[in-house]
Amino acid sequence: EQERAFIEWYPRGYGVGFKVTRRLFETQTDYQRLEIYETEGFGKLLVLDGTVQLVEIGEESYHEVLVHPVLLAHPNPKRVLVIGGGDGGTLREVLRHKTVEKATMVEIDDAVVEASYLYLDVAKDLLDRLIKNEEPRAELIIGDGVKYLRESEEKFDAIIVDSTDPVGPAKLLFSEGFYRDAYEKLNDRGLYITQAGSVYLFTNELLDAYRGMKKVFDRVYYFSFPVIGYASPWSFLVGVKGDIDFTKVDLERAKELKLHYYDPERHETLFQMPRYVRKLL
Ligand code: AG3
Repeated sequence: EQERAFIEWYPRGYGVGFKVTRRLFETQTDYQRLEIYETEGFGKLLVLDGTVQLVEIGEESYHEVLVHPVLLAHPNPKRVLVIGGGDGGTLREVLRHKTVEKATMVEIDDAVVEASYLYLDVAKDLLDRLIKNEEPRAELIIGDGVKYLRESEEKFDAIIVDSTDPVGPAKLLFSEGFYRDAYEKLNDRGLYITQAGSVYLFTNELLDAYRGMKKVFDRVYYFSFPVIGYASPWSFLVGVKGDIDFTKVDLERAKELKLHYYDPERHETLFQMPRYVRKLL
C-alpha cells in the first residue's frame, strides 16, 4: 500500500515531510496557494505555495522563539506590531506579555486568517475575537505590511515579522527600504525580529538579510533554533535600536510565561553561528 505524504522540497533535494491522512482544504487565494492537511502524528499542517508554515504539534517551537526573546529583552514592551502571522500563533504569544497594551497584526491575505480560524487549533478563539474586532488588546488589519509600516503614524517597541520565505508576496519584507521604515517606526528603544530561513539551505538569503539589516540597525544579532516542520536549524535576525542588550533577557518576567520550547535561562546558547556561515559574512 502506498503511503501518502506531503514533502516540502528545499534546494539540492533536501526534503521535510509528513505522512498525511487527508487534505482538508485547498484554494488559490489572491496571493498564494493555500493547503491544509491532516497529518498522521503532528496534527494539521498549513502549507502556502508548497512551503510548510506550521504543524499544530510543534508550532510553539517557532512562535515562542520569534516572540519571547525580543519581548523579554525589552524592559517594558507596550506597543507591538506583527507583520504576517495570519494563523495567529505569533500574536497569541505576544499577548502573554502583560506589559503589552496593544498589538496590531497586519496580514496581507485574509484567506490565511479565515482558513486558520476554520481548520487549525492554533489560536481559534483569538482569531474569532480579532475577526469580530472584540479583542481588547489587539487588532487585525488585512493589508500590505510594507505599506502599513511606511504610512504608520504610530511607533512601536517591537516589530515582529512572521512571513513566508523572501520570494513572492514576502520579498519586500527583506529589503533595505523596509528595514529603514521599521527602524524609523521603532521607539528610541526598540527591537525588530524576522524569521530568516534555514541556516544550511537558505544561507545566501540569510546573509543578504543580515547585511541589509546591518546597514540600518544599531546592532544586529543572529540566532537559530530547531523548528519542527522546517529545515532546521531555522534562523532569526534581530535588529536593535537604542539602548537594549539583546543578549540579556528578563528572567523574572520569563517565569510567568508558560513555555514549551524556548528556555530563557539558556538564552546565550542560541547565538552560535556555524563556522562556515560566519566566514562568509
Ligand atoms: N512562518 C513561516 C516561516 C517560513 C517557512 N518557510 C518554509 N517552510 N520554507 C509563518 C507561519 C507561522 N506563523
